[in-house]
Amino acid sequence: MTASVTTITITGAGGQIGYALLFRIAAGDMLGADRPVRLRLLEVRPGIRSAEGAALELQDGAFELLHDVEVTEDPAVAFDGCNIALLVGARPRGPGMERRDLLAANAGIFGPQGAAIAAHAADDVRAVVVGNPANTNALIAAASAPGVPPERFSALTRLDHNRAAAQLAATLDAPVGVVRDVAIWGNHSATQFPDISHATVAGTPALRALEERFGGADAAARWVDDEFIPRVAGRGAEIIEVRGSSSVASAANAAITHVRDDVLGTSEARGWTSAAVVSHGEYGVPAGLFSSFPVTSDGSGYRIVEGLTIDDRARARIDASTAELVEERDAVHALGAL
Ligand code: NAX
Repeated sequence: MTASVTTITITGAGGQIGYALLFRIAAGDMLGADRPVRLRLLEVRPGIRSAEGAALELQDGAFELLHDVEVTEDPAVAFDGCNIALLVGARPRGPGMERRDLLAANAGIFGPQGAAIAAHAADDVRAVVVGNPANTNALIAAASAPGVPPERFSALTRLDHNRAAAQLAATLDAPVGVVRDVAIWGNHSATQFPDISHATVAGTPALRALEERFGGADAAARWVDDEFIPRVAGRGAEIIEVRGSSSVASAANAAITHVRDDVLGTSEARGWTSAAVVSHGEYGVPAGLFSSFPVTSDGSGYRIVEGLTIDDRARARIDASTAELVEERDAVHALGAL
């Protein structure tokens, strides 16, 4: 029997992250080697030739799982029958652009895309927002998609999660595969809180391993506050500084694994992951905000890991990032986009 074809819509497909995503999806890295895919590439006029070029290269890749590719500027066509949407295309901050202008420009993209998803996508659609400001763009898209439960939308903080796991592993001289239960809380921005208080490394609590590594609890806490958290939260800027361009392949990898874990499920052996999902009031985050939390999935969508102990230091960091999300929501609300 032939497996049914999954329709995947990628916005901003002519951009850098799009180019790093398309060939891996066609090769089966996202949904597995038994799931044929149809790719719908949405672009705006300046990016359309680049997306068309990528489509030619996809053809030349002769990917056996690739059913067909369509390039379009029309969201109604792009989201028609869509099962999985990767919302990558966004308006970057231009010189002299205020945050309010950035939010407004992106509301003008993610509002109509949310509406097109509601009108044209398949009943089981799930959408992940990659384009920044990712959390608030997800909020806008979900609010603009009547009839689609907000739980079907998420925003990408998996790259931050992976960065946190990798920094911890490198510091403890451990392979990253033995790191479990790192968490990213809050906004995908400099205020995010990368949290290792529940993490283990090869079965040992990460904080205990760090105390041994740095010779005491105070030194370990200093490393967490002064090196680990700023390094993870500032890693995007570090990549730009060293590479001369923003994160691309690592972002695409994070988006692929975010979708894979969402639709195929996380595993007990690997522990939880992180994603920005809609809050129902968990951990004091106001309901309706899209905030990053530790999450698991049984294949039917991400669920927030509940019941974790949050100490005062963690509380303050989560509250600070939540306050930024509230500000962004209020600014978008004032623009009439919510
Ligand atoms: P590029 O500028 O290379 O590509 C963006 C593409 O989106 C362009 O081809 C543009 O024509 C297209 N586009 C713009 N408006 C569109 C619309 N309304 N419909 C369809 N396409 C549209 O950026 P790239 O490096 O690919 O990054 C894309 C986004 O990812 C940016 O917003 C970036 O800030 C964000 N990132 C998010 C990350 C995350 O972890 N959430 C990490 C990486 C990255 O910084």
